Amino acid sequence: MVLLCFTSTPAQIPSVTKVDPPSWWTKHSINPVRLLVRGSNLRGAKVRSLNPELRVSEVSVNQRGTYLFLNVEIDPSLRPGRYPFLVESPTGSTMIPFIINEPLDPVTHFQGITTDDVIYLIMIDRFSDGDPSNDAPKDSPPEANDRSNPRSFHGGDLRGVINELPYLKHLGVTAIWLTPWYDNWNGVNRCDKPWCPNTYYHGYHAVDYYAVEDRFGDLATLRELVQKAHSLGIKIIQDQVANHVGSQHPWLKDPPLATWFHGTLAQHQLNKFRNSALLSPHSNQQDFRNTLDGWFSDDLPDMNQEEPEVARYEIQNSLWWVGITGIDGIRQDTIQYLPRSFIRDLSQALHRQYPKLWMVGEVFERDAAQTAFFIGGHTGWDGIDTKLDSVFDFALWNASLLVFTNKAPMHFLPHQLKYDALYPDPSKVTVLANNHDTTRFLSLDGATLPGAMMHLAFVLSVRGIPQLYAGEEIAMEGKDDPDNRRDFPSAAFKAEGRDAKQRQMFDWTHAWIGMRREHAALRSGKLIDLFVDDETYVFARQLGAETVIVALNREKKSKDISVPVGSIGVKDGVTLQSLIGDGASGRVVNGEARLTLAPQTAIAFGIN
Ligand SMILES: [Ca+2]
Ligand SMILES: [Ca+2]
Ligand SMILES: [Ca+2]
Repeated sequence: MVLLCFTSTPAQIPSVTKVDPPSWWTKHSINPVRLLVRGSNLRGAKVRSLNPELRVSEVSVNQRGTYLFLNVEIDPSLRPGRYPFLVESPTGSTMIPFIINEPLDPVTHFQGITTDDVIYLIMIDRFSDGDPSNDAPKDSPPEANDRSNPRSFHGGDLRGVINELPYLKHLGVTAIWLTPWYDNWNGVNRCDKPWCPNTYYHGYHAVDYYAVEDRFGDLATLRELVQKAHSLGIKIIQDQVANHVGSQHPWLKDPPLATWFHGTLAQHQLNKFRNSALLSPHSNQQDFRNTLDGWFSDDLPDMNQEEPEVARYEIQNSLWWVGITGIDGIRQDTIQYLPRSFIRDLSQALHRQYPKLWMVGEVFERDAAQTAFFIGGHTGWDGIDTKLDSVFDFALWNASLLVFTNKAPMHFLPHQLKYDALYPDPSKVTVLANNHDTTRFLSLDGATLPGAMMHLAFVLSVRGIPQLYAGEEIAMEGKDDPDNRRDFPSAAFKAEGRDAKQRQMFDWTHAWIGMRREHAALRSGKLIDLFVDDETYVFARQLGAETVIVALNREKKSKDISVPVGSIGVKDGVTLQSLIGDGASGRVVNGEARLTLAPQTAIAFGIN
């Protein structure tokens, strides 16, 4: 019997190495909060609260004794502070650290995004390097930090974004969407393919859902960024990735539950991207499940949100980032590969705690039927309303690229816009100019600077919430990923550092954003088609007594047209006066405005 005591070696004493979430709040809509604790020798462990205002229940430990789940119910009277829990097992004891946070002020945080905003997408690694000390973490091989490799880390960080907030304020954008800031692996993938060596500089391969990438900064710097942006009237949007994690995540070697992922590193199906199977009521279960459960790639393990512990973990994670940083919105990556019931549950949990918070989903489809299926505000054939605030309008983006590179006639724009009939409220869509996954406009076949300028003017004047991609405003070029992710040329942050082409595009973007800010009709007015032919499209944005008329003319010569403005209540005798451009104007006679449109440009008219 005595011998048994000696078999209890120190290695069997329970230990705790990680707690997700590490902190929470009192009076939160999620109460109890469920903690996932990583450690060792947790089998048989009991967890005890050392404070009566925190009640522990529903403790469960996985078979290997490496993960422990527990519910923590937080009494509303509890003050912010540190409240560790005691873990006791037959072999010893340890502590689970846990913090109750001071809540952020909901008047100045969690503000959501509306059509009053202009979103600007920043790829953190490629925008601005404000802190060279984090460029080469100790555990990173030199190839991971090779700035000449478009697939390596280039040094950009959160400090760099803070440094350039005045640039963004001057440009006029009101919200920044940052690519994921979750901690990603610091190593480098080597292979004999053209895409090696490569790294996860883009941030879509999380190895810790609760940590900030060490090359980008830390949680304190992130919070500083949100505070400084808010003080300038700029909102922050986090790129969240609930669908998958990186293959270097510790969960792959030791998942908290056997049902945590769809499959394992060794055995899983790849997503065949038969995305229409997610829309069609007639798809077969094999295609449907493959598109939901298949891995996006072999190094992107697919999370199983139909496992309730996973759904709960991810919903809490989403809300934790909002609460701890004060952000205003979320862009949800590859959202259609999440079960629609999970999208709904996540949206509802966000809105319950933060009523104005906004989430846009990436449904990368050029078919408006598919994007409209995923936006909230209506119930699909499956009986589900996702409650999702917004989707990117890839269909209109695609139409605009085709039109302004002369591959489709101008009437393709109103042709596409007629499918707004599919949306419960088309003003809620997010109209991208481009993003980090698409060829930059000026690198498309047939692209010209006037074409890029018309495309941008269209994005900034059509219905919806406009979203620009860093570098569009200075006419950057770049073909497919990763060429479309070149470093932002830091000289261009200052007016004197811009060359003629950069200046022309910057001034144009600045002017259209400014005009949008000045005219509520451009932000939220009803869109009414007035004139269209192969080369020209004219539409009104009308809100109450205010009307703004936008004319896009891609012909190489100036063009005289008659616009039937009487149909939208514009009276004879008034004058349409350009708000931007060459000073063009036209009087309204017999319900029609005679306008002379300059070649290859966009113009907006107010009514005097
Ligand atoms: Ca850096
Ligand atoms: Ca890292
Ligand atoms: Ca999935």
